[in-house]
Amino acid sequence: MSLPIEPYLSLPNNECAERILAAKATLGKQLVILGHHYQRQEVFQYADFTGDSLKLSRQAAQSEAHYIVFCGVHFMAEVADILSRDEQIAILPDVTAGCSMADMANLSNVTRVWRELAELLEVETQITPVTYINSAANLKAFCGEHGGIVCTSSNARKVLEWSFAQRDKVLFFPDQHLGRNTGYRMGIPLDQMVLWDFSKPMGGLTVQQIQQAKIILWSGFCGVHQVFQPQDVDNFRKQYPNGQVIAHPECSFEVCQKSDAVGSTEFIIKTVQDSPPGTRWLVGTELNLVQRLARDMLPDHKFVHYMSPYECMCSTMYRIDPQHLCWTLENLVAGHIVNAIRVAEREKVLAKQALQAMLAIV
Ligand code: CIZ
Ligand code: SF4
Repeated sequence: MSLPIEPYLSLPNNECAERILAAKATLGKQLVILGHHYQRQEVFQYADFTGDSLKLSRQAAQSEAHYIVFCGVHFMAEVADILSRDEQIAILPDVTAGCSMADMANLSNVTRVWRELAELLEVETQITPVTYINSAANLKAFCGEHGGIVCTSSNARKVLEWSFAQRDKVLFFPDQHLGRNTGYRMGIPLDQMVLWDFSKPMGGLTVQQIQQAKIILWSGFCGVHQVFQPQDVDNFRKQYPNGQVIAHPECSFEVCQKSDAVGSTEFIIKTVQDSPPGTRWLVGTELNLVQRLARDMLPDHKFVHYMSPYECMCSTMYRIDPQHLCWTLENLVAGHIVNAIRVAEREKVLAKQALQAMLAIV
């Protein structure tokens, strides 16, 4: 029987630290811990590899370890399961660590939209379905089944270019902002990127709007990135006229338009790291990443500010705490696998096709 979680919940962090390090030492090469940039420091510190979901999913695919403990959210552990070898086991220390944006699209409503579009268009030859990696495995499988692909915020532009080389139009889900911001930077006018409102028949769009659209956007969003407002950028620029602004493409169109640079977490970190000493940055992405970057950059005299006066972190990612990590690892030491994330076989094959299409172009 696996060790129950309850006694772990009241363990102080310092005791967890000792026990996590001891369990890591016992498990040795059998274990790899992956830590996403949005993870809080108390957990991030134990990661063998850190990065965005793209980098970590590659890491999972290459890893020799038997157990891949993913300190991130559910869709990331699913990707690790899909890309890793059959005998490897992907584990999420708290299975309730989801992604609220990923949950905004599901297979039944995506299938419904595809069916509605099929009344008007030859969907299989005219539309490439593109899912952001922040989505459930069955949506990646949907893309695999229909000639589509997965993207991350690091490669969205290349993925869209590939998609338009296959077919005329893209159905992009779940994040409208990543779709719109990327499409606009590729030169697609706003009126050719339509937002599908699934409370209305045909998404509330006219036949002409759909026919003219290059990208049909799902109406999902990340609440963590919606706290940033255009006036936050204006206020910073007033106070620091020489400062620079960098935002994640999950931010609103207006915030991205006002920013000097827009890109994924890996891009944000690299851009700030590569800037000269004395540079001051306003950063629009998740709080844990920004706080860590601010701390790491301070010795180089680079100053990093969080974009909003309201602190907002990814609350689902936050569920992975040292206590759950300690419980997961001590179970492995005791020979019990807890919280394995296993994608069903048929979904796995199709989702892998869509992920490999992405990995082949970036
Ligand atoms: O792809 C990821 O890891 C996420 C969620 C954000 C980013 O831009 O890296
Ligand atoms: Fe999902 Fe937003 Fe959290 Fe990223 S920051 S994992 S998009 S809820």
